Amino acid sequence: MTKMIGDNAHRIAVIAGDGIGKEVVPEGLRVLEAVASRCGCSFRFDHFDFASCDYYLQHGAMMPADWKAQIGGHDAIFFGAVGWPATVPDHVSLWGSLIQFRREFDQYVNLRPVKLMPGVPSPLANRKPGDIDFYVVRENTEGEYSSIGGRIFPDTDREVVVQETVMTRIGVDRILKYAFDLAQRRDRKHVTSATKSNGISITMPYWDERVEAMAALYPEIRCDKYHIDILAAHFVQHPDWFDVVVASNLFGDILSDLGPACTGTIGIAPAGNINPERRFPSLFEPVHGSAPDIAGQGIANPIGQIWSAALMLDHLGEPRAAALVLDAIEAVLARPEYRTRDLGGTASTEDCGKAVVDALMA
Ligand code: GGG
Repeated sequence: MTKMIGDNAHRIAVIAGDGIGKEVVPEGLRVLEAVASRCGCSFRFDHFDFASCDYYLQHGAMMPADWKAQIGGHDAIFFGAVGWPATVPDHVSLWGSLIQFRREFDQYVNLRPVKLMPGVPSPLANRKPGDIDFYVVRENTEGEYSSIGGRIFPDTDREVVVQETVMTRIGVDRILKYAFDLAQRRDRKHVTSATKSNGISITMPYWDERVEAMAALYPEIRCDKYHIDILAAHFVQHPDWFDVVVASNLFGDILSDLGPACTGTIGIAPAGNINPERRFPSLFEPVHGSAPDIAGQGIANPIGQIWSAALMLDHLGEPRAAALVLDAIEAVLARPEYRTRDLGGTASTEDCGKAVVDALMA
């Protein structure tokens, strides 16, 4: 469906995907429509049914051969979630969709804010808003997410399975530069690097080496590094220590679930898969997946999707609209009656989305 609004409209490719993606994306669009009417910006939403397991079952692939031509001309991609393991193995659905987008559109930054919002109960004792407010900057196109490897002697007792981690100088340096530049724009000017260079003895010492080289270019920024295991413990015990946390693909993925869990729920966590040079469209999605266990019940938390819309607005050069959406999210999260089940409430996905619109228009 194509909605023509105007020549200046931001062209958004909308892909709901699987499971609760189909429930939370409409709430994100509801909020985008509302903020457009307040701010005088406009959107053209083009909906696509690929990058979903339903599409795979019909076509034998997650996406059509010309998917890049279909969505590559858009200003951004607004994505829900992917995965329905009952019908398609998770590695097939992920590698056939999200990982294609990230690689082919060179979305090498996965930016994941972690923030304790007013009124949201943190599972950590004695934490208040302001104590937890940092970014996880996840490398998004290489690292442990590599398809280099294989299996020999399958189904025998000599079976061997190998998968390589890939780190390139360009790939490591550009994500580190993004993290240091981000820290430079923030008050605390602090970068924390996740590593595991005692156990992973080739790629991780290389990562550390590049961190040191980058830190030397930013003398005003405090830089420290932790092994991923103790860093995970510090996320729980000292989340106030962090400002910008930069990590490889896998470590960043894990930390950016753990961080939001410390702020009450992963259901509110947003992500921007960003091509900073804007040569390709960037993709905005909640951190959470398709959640088959609650899909179809209308109880998923739409805030992660709505906050992702705010990240997208910022990326599209609509900072006022982004700020209004964030304010509305904060106002709604502070009201227990609009909280979804993951936050201990009884509100539906739609109740929560509509409450954000009401707060936005108030
Ligand atoms: N909305 C995010 C989503 O669907 N995630 C599915 C998933 O498993 N992602 C793994 C990853 O981001 O690497």
